[in-house]
Amino acid sequence: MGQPERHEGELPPGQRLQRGWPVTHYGPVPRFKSDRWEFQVFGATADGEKHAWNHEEFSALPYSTIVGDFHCVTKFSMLRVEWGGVAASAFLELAPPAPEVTHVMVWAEYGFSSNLRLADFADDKSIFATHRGGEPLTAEHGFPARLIVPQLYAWKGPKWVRGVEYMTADRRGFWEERGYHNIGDPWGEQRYSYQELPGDGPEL
Ligand SMILES: Nc1nc2c(c(=O)[nH]1)N[C@H]1C(S)=C(S)[C@@H](COP(=O)(O)O)O[C@H]1N2
Ligand SMILES: [Mo]
Repeated sequence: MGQPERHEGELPPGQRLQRGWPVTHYGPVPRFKSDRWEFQVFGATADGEKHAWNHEEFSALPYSTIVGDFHCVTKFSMLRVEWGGVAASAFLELAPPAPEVTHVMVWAEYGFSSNLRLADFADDKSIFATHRGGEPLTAEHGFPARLIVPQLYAWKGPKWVRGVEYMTADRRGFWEERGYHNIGDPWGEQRYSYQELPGDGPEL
């Protein structure tokens, strides 16, 4: 079977439309301290170095917007949401990965993490969002920045991001170790790890 067809702006199977914008996460909302905040790109970088941006430098990176859908695995969706921030692909240019890199781990406060295939991370619509609909994110929704990957379930987008680790082999993130699907494509209803087929992810 090939890839299920994606229909942007529509509800994937098993999802329902949500009014408003619920807050969904595990654990407490971190307090932002601008003098201690740093966004890092590390792991298998092309130059072998760790790259870091403080909040002022991060805020000065090129700002762009995308419109994308948002699907929580608990079955609510929001359609055509506008996000503004720094394109994920910008970091692939600013701090290029080594040629062997196949996956990334996106890290957030308190050690929350989510793994993505490099191609999903590099997608045109993947963005480290600082704004929604032109308004800065609130603390509960991930201020100062969160990853948005419209084509995957929303747990693949950590709020309160702190960095990206380039990986030469796949490794499971926080929810991927705790029963959620390693890839998380809503159009294939890839919700749980027991649905994984050989090749979808590392051994549990
Ligand atoms: N750091 C962190 N990011 C996270 C989560 C989390 O538990 N911790 N939950 C994810 C899940 S399951 C969803 S649906 C979205 C929810 O984002 P929202 O609260 O802005 O709606 O955040 C994702 N990002
Ligand atoms: Mo979710």
